Amino acid sequence: MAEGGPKGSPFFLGTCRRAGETKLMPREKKLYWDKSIETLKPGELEKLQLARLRDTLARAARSPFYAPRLKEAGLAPGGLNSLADLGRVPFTTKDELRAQGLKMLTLPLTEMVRLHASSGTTGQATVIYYTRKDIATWADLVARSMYMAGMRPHDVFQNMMGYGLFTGGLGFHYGAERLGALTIPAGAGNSARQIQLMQQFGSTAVHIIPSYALYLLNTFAQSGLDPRELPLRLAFIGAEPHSEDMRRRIEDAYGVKAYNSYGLSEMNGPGVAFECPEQSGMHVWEDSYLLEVVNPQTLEPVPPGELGELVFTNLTREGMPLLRYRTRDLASFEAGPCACGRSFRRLSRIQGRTDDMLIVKGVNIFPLQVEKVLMAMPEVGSQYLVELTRENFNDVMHVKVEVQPEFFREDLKYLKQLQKRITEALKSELLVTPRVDLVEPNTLPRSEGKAQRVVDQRP
Ligand code: DLL
Repeated sequence: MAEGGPKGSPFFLGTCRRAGETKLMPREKKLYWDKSIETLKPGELEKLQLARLRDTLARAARSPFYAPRLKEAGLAPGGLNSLADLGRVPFTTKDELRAQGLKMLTLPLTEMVRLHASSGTTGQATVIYYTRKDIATWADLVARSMYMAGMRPHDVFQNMMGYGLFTGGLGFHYGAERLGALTIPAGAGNSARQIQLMQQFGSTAVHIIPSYALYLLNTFAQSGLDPRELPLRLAFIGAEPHSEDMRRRIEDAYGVKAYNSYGLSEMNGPGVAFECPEQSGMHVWEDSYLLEVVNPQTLEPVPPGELGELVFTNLTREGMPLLRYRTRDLASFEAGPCACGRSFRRLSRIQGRTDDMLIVKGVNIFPLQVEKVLMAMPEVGSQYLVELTRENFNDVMHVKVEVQPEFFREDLKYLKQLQKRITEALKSELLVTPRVDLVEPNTLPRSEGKAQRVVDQRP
């Protein structure tokens, strides 16, 4: 439900916590979680970053992994005069983290209170350790993110992300509790139960993987319930790439405002960058994460506004700060200040990962390009799958597309035309002609976690 009520009134029509009951609630005047930080002027921010970077380097110099690197760069102990000096430190890669993670600790393992691990599909998982203070700092950043998007202590927050080694569940859980919202640790999956929880407790805000949000609509349809009739008003969607059309679909179907949320386990988890009510890019919490955008080939900084690989340095992590960590995520900075008044720069959507890029018939393709085309077509349902094979030494791109139930008719001519339209739209975006198969709604494999959109079976 959107915040309403008479203009200028100290109240708004909101949903109180008792099972969706609607009544007048005091209007929250505060716009910022922490105004003094969120509206820092660029010069002040740089000063804060420099001070925090000095602390971080002093801590990192105690880790067996970073100590020699900092010494070699002339940065241990002390020696940092400007943020640019950090450029003397080599990048940290995922492979190094995987192989030498424990050597990156700045304190004994006994000081660590939690670990999370990324869901690496190949090889050993990458593990991140947190001290008690790290957990508190992270929770505060996630609370700040949700507060920025409009969540308030009177909200009922249903967290539909996996709890466990994945940071999405516990990261938001601690953030929501820190904010003061009533938190339902629903976890991922079990669609019928998710809907039941929403009804029973009058959830007003949800955290959900975007592809699962679309999938859940099928269960709503089966139950005969329209999600727009529920008191939901906010959705936090992230953890996987999604297009603007996908966001709009979620917003329209659920009657919510949906906010993009970015993070990665290596940088604590969610709460690295988040959208404000302007929904035009994600503010990076630059008081905690120093961001460089580099050309993934040359590793030189890209000109402002250009697409490049995101490289982060922790500024507030105690137990395991990472310096110049190469994320493999590709994005760019949005130009100009944001109308919300926050000074932190905004990131574009994540366009893909350097290791996600497909080369099909010699052409570079990011899976998000396929999604952009498909989600813009109302006939296309919630799931699609790209399969790559090789026939007679040639790459073949096969795109399986679920069709919305109302469009899946036994009219062959209509379906053939639809197939042709989809093929042409994909060809014009990708510059490769795929084979498109239309399939019935709810027939493609789906995941309760991040969607698997590509199966590459090429030798
Ligand atoms: O996905 C953290 C997270 C949880 C973020 C919940 C947001 C919400 P990992 O499992 O380590 O951590 O995966 C991190 O997921 O490097 C990106 O490639 C991708 N990713 C995360 N958020 C977004 C997003 C969590 N909003 C990896 N858009 C990152 C696109 C995203 N990709």
